[in-house]
Amino acid sequence: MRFLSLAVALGLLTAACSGNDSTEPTVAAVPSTTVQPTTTTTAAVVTTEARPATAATTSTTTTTTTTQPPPELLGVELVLFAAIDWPLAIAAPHGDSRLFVAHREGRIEVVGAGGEVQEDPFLDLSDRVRANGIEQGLLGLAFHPSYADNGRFYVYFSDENDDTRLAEYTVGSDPAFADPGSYRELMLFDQPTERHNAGMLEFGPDGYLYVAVGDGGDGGHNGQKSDTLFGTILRIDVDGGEPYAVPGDNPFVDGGGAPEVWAYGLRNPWRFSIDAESNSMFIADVGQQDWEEVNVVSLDQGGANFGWAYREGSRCFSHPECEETETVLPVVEYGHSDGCSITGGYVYRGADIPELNGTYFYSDWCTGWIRSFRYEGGAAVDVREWPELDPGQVNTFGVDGFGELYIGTWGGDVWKLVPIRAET
Ligand SMILES: [Ca+2]
Repeated sequence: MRFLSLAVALGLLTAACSGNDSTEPTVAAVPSTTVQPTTTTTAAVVTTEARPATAATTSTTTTTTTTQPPPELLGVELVLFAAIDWPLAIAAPHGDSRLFVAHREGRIEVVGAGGEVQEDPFLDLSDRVRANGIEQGLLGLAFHPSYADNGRFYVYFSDENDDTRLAEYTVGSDPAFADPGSYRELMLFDQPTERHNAGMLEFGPDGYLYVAVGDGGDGGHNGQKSDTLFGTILRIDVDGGEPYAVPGDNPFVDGGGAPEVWAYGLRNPWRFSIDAESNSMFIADVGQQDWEEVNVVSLDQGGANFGWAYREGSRCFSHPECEETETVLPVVEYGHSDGCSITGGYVYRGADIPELNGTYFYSDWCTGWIRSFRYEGGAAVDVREWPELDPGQVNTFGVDGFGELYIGTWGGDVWKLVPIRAET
């Protein structure tokens, strides 16, 4: 019943926040029901953590600035970073100053550090991509962890037959453009419908590619089948085999499910993200009827069953075997009085707002609110809403090559989350 009480607490908190214009991000409004008195609200957000770039590279005689705290954080805001129609995926190679934005109809645009959009796209797949309805298109984009050396990246898109494909491309001789002839297909999903195609791609700290595959809109039958690739998150090794290899420690390599499947019981995990620092995955699964949910699992927890379609959120959903089946329940859920379709985000690990280190942001496609929590001791803490952040209809979140957070909207805005600090 922990989840029920948490949901209630979230509702109360939301109500409390809605009349509160405070921009102070370290709100101490931890719901009273949550575990652990997290006394570390501000202590945990010290500025030194998780910034490999600053200290490590300057091991010379310079003795300046390393411990200089930034000016007081007064709040955060969204600034319009770029305008790109229908951004569905936002990504960047680690340490690259450019931001890559996948346009729904198949173009991958490049945005410079100042927000300037490169005149010609990095790659134009519009002749291969179908973008019908509201769930098709160029749905996923991920850069290989060694992109700087091998130039390889991955896309997931709806094709002209309403199926979805996972493919690899390689950068061309000019780093501003991909080589359109480098297409290498890894997977083809014969989709039952044009719905619930998910599409999120991200590499884990283990170097493997994780792929979100929705249940295909088949009426919920695929969710509990670990032996299909639908309704799952897959984990594959793009560096071994042809077209890929299955990692030897995938949960079903010795049976019990398809070898590529890393987790199952998902409906439409449109956006998940991997937080390397905590070695965990945050999966936002879009609900069917009443409930939207965020699940958090350790990357060591392969084989997890997230419940769909026996459960929607934490509640049994039209199946007699629900109670007897062991499933992972959501960490946070909200009802359809509060939204209609969750858009999962990221755990903030950027350098610009160290006070938010470890905070997971997410949104709802219909209502556009931004909410956050930190995951501690198996529960969501510091649950809060950010009424001062009002991006519009949120398709996706993304992070740049340095961990800064972006939001892409259906209306074509790419926003960047930035701090508001006191004058020095
Ligand atoms: Ca679930």
